Amino acid sequence: MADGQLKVQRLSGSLGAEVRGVSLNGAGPDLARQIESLLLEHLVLFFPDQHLKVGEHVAFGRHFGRLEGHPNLDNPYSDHPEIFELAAISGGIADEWHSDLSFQEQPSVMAILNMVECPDAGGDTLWANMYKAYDELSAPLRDLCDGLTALHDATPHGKPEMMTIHPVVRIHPVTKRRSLFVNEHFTRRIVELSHEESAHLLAYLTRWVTSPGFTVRYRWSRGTIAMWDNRCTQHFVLNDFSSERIIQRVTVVGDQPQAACPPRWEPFVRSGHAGATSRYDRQLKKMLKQRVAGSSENVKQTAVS
Ligand SMILES: O=C(O)CCC(=O)C(=O)O
Repeated sequence: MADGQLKVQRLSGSLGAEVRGVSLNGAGPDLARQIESLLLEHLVLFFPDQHLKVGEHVAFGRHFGRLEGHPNLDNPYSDHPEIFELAAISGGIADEWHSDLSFQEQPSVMAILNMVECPDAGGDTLWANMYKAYDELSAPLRDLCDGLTALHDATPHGKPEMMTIHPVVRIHPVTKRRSLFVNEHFTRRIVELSHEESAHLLAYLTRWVTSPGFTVRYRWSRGTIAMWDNRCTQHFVLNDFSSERIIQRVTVVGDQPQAACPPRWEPFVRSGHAGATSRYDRQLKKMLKQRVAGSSENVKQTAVS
């Protein structure tokens, strides 16, 4: 299907489109707005045969907002601190479903990836549609999830102390649609449930969101640019390749996930004497303490200013 001059081909029934007939190098604001609206419709876009240099990639990314470097992983491009590179021959890649940087208070809104080198076979990436994952839950489970929050942390980067709490269901600031916002990589605990209940519900939801009917799988070629809306998708890389795979990514700084409804329940805090199982609540208690300290600090600052 042609969209103005752009040729847009949907890649699955759930999300994803390949876009041809356009050069991203030197894109102006009009093209950027056109791409932005395509992204809202398809959630992940692929632009084959672009072969952008590092500076061109960064310049393209800046059309969509302020860029941020990776908070935990090293950047080999000192001239371009906004670029994050992942190079692998086998292993060391993101082969767990995730939305980027969800352990941050304001997780990135969008990522733009440049496939610099890719294997002849393997190393495909899958994305899943989190609007659909929410919409296709039963009404009672949607209702429960609407009122829950979850603790996310950076344990996969060896930094469990980097943590935050987000709604389990978030509202997209532009489309106003609800989507599920828990992922197996960074989400540790449902705040309002006991450890055991949380483990069961998270196991269910993190598997549910990856149901084949919510996904698209992309076979890469060198020079393809991909961009995804991180607020309503998750992704996963297949670790099934044995030659060089190099990606470079720029990441657009985030916004505060907006909850589907005001808090409905208190955080779960085990009552009575601390038993052996109280170790499961330690991280949550620490997070809640930090929150209280943070909000009283904010109150003090407001009073001073
Ligand atoms: O390498 C890919 O295809 C995706 C990388 C990834 O998971 C990420 O940038 O968060």
